[in-house]
Amino acid sequence: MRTYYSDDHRLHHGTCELIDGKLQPCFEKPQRADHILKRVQDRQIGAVLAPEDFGLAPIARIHSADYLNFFQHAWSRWQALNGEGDLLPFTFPARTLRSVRPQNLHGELGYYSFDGGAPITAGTWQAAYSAAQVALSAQAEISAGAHSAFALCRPPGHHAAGDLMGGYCFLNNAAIAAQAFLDQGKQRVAILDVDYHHGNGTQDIFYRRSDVLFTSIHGDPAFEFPFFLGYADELGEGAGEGFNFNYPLPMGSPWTVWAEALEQACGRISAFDAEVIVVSLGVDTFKDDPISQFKLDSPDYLAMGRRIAALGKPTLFVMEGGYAVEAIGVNAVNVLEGFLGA
Ligand code: OKP
Ligand code: ZN
Repeated sequence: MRTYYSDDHRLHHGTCELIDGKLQPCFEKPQRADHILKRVQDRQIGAVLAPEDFGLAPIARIHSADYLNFFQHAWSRWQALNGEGDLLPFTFPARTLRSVRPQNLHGELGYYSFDGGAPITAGTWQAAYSAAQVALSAQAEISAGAHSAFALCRPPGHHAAGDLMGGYCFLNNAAIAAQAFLDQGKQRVAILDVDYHHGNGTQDIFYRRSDVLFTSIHGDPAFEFPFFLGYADELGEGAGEGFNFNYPLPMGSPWTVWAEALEQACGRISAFDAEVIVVSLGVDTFKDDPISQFKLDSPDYLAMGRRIAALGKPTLFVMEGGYAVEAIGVNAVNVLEGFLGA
């Protein structure tokens, strides 16, 4: 299996996030990708390639023009205001307020954000743009006939919706790749989101559509970020009804519980008769993850990869979360090795 990777991810390195009333160093940091890349190389699962540049058009199939324009220029506007530190939102159009788009930079940033967890730095646009190209390059490899490919994306993407950033995410790499498959002639794409957190952005993007099946296994949003989406009764809307399946699990869930949900998600994917599968690969389900509450152990990721392989479809793995940095390489690559060895 080939891996696509760009050093540009390093250009995005937020300073801090607010946790328990304290500013702490960002969990979503460049060393995450370093450890995964090193494990890919150590285990020799295949070549590591730089992405091609497919331009903005495939990104604009998922994200609105006004959002992309805002994101691309936000940092220079902040610099023009002599902004110091990362650009972070602090006012949101929550219930009882209006979803108007203010002209002030901070107002506009709040309009395009759902939390204060996605810091914009000098290189964030370039890093996110390159991550999307990494996903598109791995997608193109599968389009050209490969059975699998790994997009080592950073920053992650599954919390980003069409015009909304948050949860460390800016551009939805998995959704951009899924749409590219459709635009190149596929008719049914299944997304399997195994990250610990619900992929609220991906769900929203495809919620009213029947050409993309979205399935997600995650911490119950009644108790876990992103709190406001990801419940089991969200089944899709209109033409998309019956094409969205969430498997929220209790805090502390071990592999046995997780694997039952995977079995159900796989049943939906098989029934859908997907032509290709996009896996939103987060390994923050790991027992030692610093911000998550599941209990998966490293060998469980081999079993996860084997079960995904048993679906028997071309599969694109797109990196999402995972914050136990020392173990992230082993866990992520175990999924790939389980897939390859099955
Ligand atoms: C991104 B991905 C806040 C904690 C909120 C946001 C988690 C984003 C996870 N103080 N954390 O799904 O791994
Ligand atoms: Zn996550």
